Amino acid sequence: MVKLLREIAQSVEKGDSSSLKELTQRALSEKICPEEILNDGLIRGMDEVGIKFKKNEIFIPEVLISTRAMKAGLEILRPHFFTLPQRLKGKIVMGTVKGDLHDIGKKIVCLVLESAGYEVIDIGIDTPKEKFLNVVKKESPDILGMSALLTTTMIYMREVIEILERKNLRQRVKVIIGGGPVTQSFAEEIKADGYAPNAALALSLVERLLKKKRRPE
Ligand code: B1M
Repeated sequence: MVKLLREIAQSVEKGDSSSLKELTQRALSEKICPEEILNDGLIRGMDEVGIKFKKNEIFIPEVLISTRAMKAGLEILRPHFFTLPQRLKGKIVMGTVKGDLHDIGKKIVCLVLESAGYEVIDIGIDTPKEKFLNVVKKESPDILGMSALLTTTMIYMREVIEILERKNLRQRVKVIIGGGPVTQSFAEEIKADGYAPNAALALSLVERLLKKKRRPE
């Protein structure tokens, strides 16, 4: 079992979509739980890609090929995350901020939230503040989530919060943030309602915030 997960991680590293799909299917048929396949297979592989990228051992084209493989694996896992059929727990809008094209982590957060019974609207990558504003107006979500993977783009989260304040929409929605360079202290500095370092903790954060919203103390 551990060997299979290691092979999944290696397929992400190699960017070998077809073997990754096959191994992911095999892991599911061997009854390895989807969370384990995600965390100890796919994400572990992507972590290795990140390390090699940082050391200049691989470059953008290789990273993109691994990204494509990772997404193929995620699509196979997706149906297995949907354990709760209802969409009653709340509405969440999620986007990667302007200037930032990273979306794997955000997609994983969306997947985990959806599988826990939330309606999730993924508004994509490179999202300008006006788009965040309009979607909050149109959809009235309970939670607005922003993701950023670059130190140069995370600062844009402040601008989104500021425009919501200026347009008197800030009280309507809880804002949560995450992504590699983002921290709890940054969340406090820009007056976000919360920060989560990974998808599992993003789910706990959402549950906590919505409980508070429904039953004010
Ligand atoms: Co880029 N990249 N990249 N990249 N890339 C990083 C982020 C980097 C850390 C690599 C490095 O140098 N070690 C570095 C950023 C340095 C920094 O600013 N601190 C970097 C850089 C520099 C760049 C470019 C500038 C490179 C260049 O052009 N010279 C460029 C920028 C493009 C742009 O965005 N404008 C660039 C481009 C790319 C690709 C397009 C090739 C590709 C992205 C493809 C895609 O996403 N569709 C890419 C990738 C894949 C990476 C790495 C290798 C992997 C990111 C990833 O998917 N991780 C990354 C290295 C790394 O992170 N170690 C790197 C796996 C994913 C599961 O983790 O995204 O962290 P993560 O998500 C986690 C948590 O962060 C959290 O939960 C997720 C699941 O557990 N989370 C949230 C995320 N969002 C959340 C939101 C929440 C809550 C939790 O609430 C709302």
